[in-house]
Amino acid sequence: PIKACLFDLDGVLVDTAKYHYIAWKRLASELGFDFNEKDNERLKGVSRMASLDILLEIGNLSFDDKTKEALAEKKNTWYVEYISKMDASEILPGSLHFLKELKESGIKVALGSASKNAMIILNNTGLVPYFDAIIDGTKTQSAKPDPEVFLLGAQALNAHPSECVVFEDAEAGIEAATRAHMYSIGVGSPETLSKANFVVSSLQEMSVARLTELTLP
Ligand code: B16
Ligand code: MG
Repeated sequence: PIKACLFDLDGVLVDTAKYHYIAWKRLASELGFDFNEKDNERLKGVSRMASLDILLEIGNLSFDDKTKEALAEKKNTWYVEYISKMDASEILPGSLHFLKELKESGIKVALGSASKNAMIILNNTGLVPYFDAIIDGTKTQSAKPDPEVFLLGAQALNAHPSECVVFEDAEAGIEAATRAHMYSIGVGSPETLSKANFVVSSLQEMSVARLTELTLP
């Protein structure tokens, strides 16, 4: 039986991907090149520094580590400005309903996000009370597709990986779940998330009954 659900944040519970996108686009524009929405797909679920490396590759630029730190810091300052204005209206459809249902049914809930800004987002949207454990980018050593973030979540909830279900919108996140030996549910398009055990287009399609049905042995 399922004992715990682990949720990615950006792209699953809230749509912060658009703020990451605007901030990276602004940086690209300062550096003199264009960055489009298709390029942005490659940055989803990836850590901040790895995202910068992809951006610079697109712009055909290279810098020393110190300059790269400064560029990442600049992007982050803009991003934090944007997410500081977020509120509960930016929670993605179906999220609250499903989180409430999980709580009522006694299934534990953890956050498993790569973001170092997760607490700002959870506080501003009022999502904090729905979590029994919060694992974010400030608590991990290795970024997705490494399974660390989800293994730490399971540990915090006292659940075995076989009793955990992961919700993810990024390919790197699905791979992390698979490597953690957890059941994965992709949130988004079946093409990008073909490696997930199951795919929904949004959490509106989820319920505890559905969860039980999907994970029956
Ligand atoms: P930050 P998630 C990820 O969050 C985002 O999807 C990814 O685009 C971002 O680069 C990463 O967090 C790091 O975020 O710069 O705020 O530390 O999807 O794992 O919740
Ligand atoms: Mg995500």
